[in-house]
Amino acid sequence: MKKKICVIGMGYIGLPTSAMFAKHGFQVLGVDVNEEVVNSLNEGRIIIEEPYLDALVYEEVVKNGSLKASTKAEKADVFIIAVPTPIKEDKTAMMDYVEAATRSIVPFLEPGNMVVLESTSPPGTVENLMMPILRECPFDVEESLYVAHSPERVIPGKILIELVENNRIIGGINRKSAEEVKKIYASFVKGEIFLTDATTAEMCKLMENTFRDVNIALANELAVICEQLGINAWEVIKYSNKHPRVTLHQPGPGVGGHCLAVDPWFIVEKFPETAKIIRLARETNDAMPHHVFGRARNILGSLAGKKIAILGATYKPDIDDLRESPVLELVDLLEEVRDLEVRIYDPFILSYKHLAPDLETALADADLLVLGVNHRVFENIPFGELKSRMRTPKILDTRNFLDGESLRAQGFEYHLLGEGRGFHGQR
Ligand code: SAJ
Repeated sequence: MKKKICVIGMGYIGLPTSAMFAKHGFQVLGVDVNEEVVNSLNEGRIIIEEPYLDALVYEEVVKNGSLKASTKAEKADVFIIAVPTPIKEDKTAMMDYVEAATRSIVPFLEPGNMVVLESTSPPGTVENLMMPILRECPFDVEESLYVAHSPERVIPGKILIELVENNRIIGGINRKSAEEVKKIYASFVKGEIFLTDATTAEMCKLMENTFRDVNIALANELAVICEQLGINAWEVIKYSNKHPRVTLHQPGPGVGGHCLAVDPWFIVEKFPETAKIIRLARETNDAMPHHVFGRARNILGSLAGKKIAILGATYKPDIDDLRESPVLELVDLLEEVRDLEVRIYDPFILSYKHLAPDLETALADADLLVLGVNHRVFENIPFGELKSRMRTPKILDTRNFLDGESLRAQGFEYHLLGEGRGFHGQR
């Protein structure tokens, strides 16, 4: 008989993971509090955007009955928790969904079952939040239940590929738990599977994103220093990275997305006195939209009554995701200026405030164009032809994406984040 898996949370991680298990020989019940999600899933429809996922769900696993959905958990062999862990105003993790999900499965747990947390969580969540709840089971949980954290590490847009190909960490409350849970994931994971303890697995996931965030903060700090020094940070990065042991990251208008801008806080929350670099990195990156705002103000003298066109607003290139985008933070700052008009042009975004239907409209009578994100489709923009549309042909490039030399030759006043008024500045 097929092993049964009950997955709590049918979002960006829970649903693809469920479909993957259903495809690889398990009977899966996907549980979600949202009835609309459950009803559409039972009809083979999904309400999240992810390449190939609808085909897998509709054509394969729902059609053949191996994936079903419900608003209530049921008895199963394996329980996987993949609910959101959003960040609160005070920069601490909102763990209510993990807690509620854990409570919801307790009535169904039996000796020999597995419980796996996939949600990105502060260190100690399995041991200190989940285990006390699981111990309410009427049997010896440490002896008879296999409990582990196996963090999701897939990138949106490539989830079905990365679920299979990425390495996986499985951190158990004991060795046996990690080993048992590994057998389940080994059904479809082709990457290596590493076994450790639960808190180490939690820290691995958080540190991967923190590593990136701290390195980007270092690049952003370098950018501001180079502006003051009168040199070009991108050149410093290019030549420093020729060293065999140096990999400086790229500066930019800030760090967005729901991972890098969030996860480091889960460490700071637990160690507010010790996690100094991690906190400072977050604050440094969060300050970048303010820095870009300051550069725009310096370029234009005063912002009041001006028009600024923003080219690209998503949190990174070639995607339609606006979550935590630093460019939107910049837009919010600009909105506060009296009589300032902002127009955004981003072909990936269908609706958002200040959105212009095309670049021509965005640029009409603009005093400054700010390049917010480097979508590949922006590579061939004929700036020379568009120049006369602007009131003053000024550009601020926050990604070192545009050809500054050529733009200057065409009569633009080109400014680059991370470049000061030195030898290269010509300003
Ligand atoms: N960024 C810079 N400079 C850089 C690199 C990135 O400013 O040198 C900015 C980007 O513009 C963007 C932000 O950082 O605003 C985040 O982008 P990203 O590509 O670094 O990461 P995410 O948030 O899309 O996905 C990350 C990935 N983590 C790592 O690479 C360690 C992904 O593998 C994780 O699965 C994902 O977080 C997650 O779910 O945690």
